[in-house]
Amino acid sequence: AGAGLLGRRLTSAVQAGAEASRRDLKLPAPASPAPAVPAGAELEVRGLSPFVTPNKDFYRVDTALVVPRVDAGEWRLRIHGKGVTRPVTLGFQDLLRRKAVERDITLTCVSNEVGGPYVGNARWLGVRLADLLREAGVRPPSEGGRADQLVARSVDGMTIGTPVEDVMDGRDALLAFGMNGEPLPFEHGFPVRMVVPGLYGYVSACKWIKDIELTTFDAYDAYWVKRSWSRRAPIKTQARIDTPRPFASPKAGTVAVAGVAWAQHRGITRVEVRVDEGPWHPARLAAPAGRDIWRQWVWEWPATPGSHTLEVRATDGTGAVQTARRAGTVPDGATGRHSVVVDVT
Ligand SMILES: Nc1nc2c(c(=O)[nH]1)N[C@H]1C(S)=C(S)[C@@H](COP(=O)(O)O)O[C@H]1N2
Ligand SMILES: [Mo]
Repeated sequence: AGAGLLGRRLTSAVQAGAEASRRDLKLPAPASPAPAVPAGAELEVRGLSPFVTPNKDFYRVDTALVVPRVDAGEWRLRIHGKGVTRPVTLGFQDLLRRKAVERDITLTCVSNEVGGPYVGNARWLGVRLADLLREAGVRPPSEGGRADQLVARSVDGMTIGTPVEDVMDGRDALLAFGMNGEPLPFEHGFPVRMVVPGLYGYVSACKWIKDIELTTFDAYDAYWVKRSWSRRAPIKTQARIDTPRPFASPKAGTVAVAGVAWAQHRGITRVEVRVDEGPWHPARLAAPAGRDIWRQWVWEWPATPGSHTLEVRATDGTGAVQTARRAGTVPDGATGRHSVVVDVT
């Protein structure tokens, strides 16, 4: 009983330390601020997801039964493995001394069903992971590097495998410590997590990160890969109808059909809506904020009384139209079009 009590006291002392370290953290000003969000990137439509997802509403997907509480002062990150000529161990202050980079990036979970809620857009603050890797001597496979997989490990034992090429190809792959102007919430990975535009979270977004090992896809399968998910998983093009809600009963007349579309790192160039399998109508797109960021859209529907099915599809920056073929989330993300049935009165 004594040992149990001591254990609990130690646990709560560690938690208090972690909470104090988060409370006392003053985020650095970004040396590279997020590009200005253009006027018109946010549409004024009731029921539409906001352009920036507030931290309290941001989806959470992880295997942690108890959210890890790590003291930033005790935090260490080790970078080691194949092709690392100068192994690195960093503390939190070392990160804060580096050039801070701020970017808006939309995160998506591979387990998101078509039309589902596991997607959100936040303003992240952190440092460039590619720079740290370069300093450690790592070269991407395209430059003759021997490691094609970066395995991130968290304090709670999660392993997440990311293509080294993607992290080093110039995209804004971050070791992030800030989210929407505050230190990362504990639920979202305090003190430090990875964020890589264009890849589903399970192959890129390690929360509570503590270790990065350079290896190969041949040599090692990460946690979800061992459980039948794909080794590589770029985010698929999707559009979601936020309003009207399923089985809503709007009044006949003009009804705003609106939602968000995403195809991170390719961007969204077109969204179309159709009613009852009729002709496709181009939706009005919000101003483009960047290819790693979702895009709002709206279509003014001249709604007539009766039951109707609304359906949406997006086109990405390569010109590829979102596939109609329905697939489940396993092994590399759901496909198919989101549709909503409404009863116009
Ligand atoms: N340590 C850890 N990191 C993790 C996970 C996890 O289970 N444990 N889940 C991943 C998955 S599947 C996703 S989609 C994102 C979700 O990040 P969020 O909870 O901040 O939205 O975190 C990723 N990072
Ligand atoms: Mo996920």
